[in-house]
Amino acid sequence: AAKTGKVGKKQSGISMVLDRVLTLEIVRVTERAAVNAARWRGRGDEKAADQAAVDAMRRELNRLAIRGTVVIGEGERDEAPMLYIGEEVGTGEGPKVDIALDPLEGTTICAKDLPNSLAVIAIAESGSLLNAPDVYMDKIAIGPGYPEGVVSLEALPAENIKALAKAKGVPVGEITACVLDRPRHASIIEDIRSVGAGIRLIGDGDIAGVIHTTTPEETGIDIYLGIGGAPEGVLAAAALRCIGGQMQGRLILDTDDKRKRARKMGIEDFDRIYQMDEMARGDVLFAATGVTDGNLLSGVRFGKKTIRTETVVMRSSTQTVRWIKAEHRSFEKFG
Ligand code: VTB
Ligand code: MG
Ligand code: MG
Repeated sequence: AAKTGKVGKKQSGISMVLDRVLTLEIVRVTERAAVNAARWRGRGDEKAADQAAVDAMRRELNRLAIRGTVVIGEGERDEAPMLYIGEEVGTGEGPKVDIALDPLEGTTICAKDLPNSLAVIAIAESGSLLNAPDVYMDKIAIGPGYPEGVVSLEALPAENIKALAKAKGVPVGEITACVLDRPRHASIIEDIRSVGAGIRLIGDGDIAGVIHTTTPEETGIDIYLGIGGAPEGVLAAAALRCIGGQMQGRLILDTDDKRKRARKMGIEDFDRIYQMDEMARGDVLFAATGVTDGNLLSGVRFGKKTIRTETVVMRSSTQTVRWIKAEHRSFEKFG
């Protein structure tokens, strides 16, 4: 079956809009956000860690030769001082692009120095990323190698688990789901456990949770399920577009205010289930640098003479995934 987010010739045609040099340029953006946030690791101050990441990411983004618009950012206009939705970034020369970012995904994880906090960014051609308000999103994601549509937000969690086990060719008891540890997930958790599957409960960080489904043999996670932030949903979809996998998301627009904000962003069907490639279309670049240690990426290491970072950067049109370990020797650049 034609699945796993592979793009056809048509899409790689328009993909030239995104200069491939950008793939490496955006690494600097997440590296610097991660280093600045990492200085606040384990300090119990989420706000300070977040602010440090935001400042660094913004500074670095404004050096890129792009005409960028933040479509998924640190809050809606008038609500966030920096990297808000609608903010223009870049030097103002170069391709017009959409940017989704989370300078510190998992502020609480960072403040507690627990696994998997990341500095994250995705860049796509203008008009290619879902403009979602900062509300919740119901999500489901699996890695590559399964038939299209094997799991779906329309099915019950238990049904999805059983279908996935069948497709994987293993007993249901060998499936592990990743779910955010929240009271709102009580019934999902019960449903998943009722069929004998295991659950990795995470405190925060569902972008990492979704990415973890792409390498079950390393992470032990086969499927991501549950309700997290919509911004994180779009970023996770961008990542999966590059590595392959399947994902669906549905915005939770349960109040008039949320529906109003969604409408302002051009959303008319409030119950729509978005497929992965409706959240992130065309050519997409995605980068994440580890802030704290995690299954995917090591966190920032401060040495006497070097600062070491680990980043994964990928591009959907080629599906190249690069793991970049950097040793930074000029500390001043981090400001
Ligand atoms: C998730 C998680 C994030 O927000 O999206 C979560 O991935 C959802 O919100 O790391 P609640 O905390 O309200 O459940 C974070 O935890 C923080 O952005
Ligand atoms: Mg954030
Ligand atoms: Mg976040």
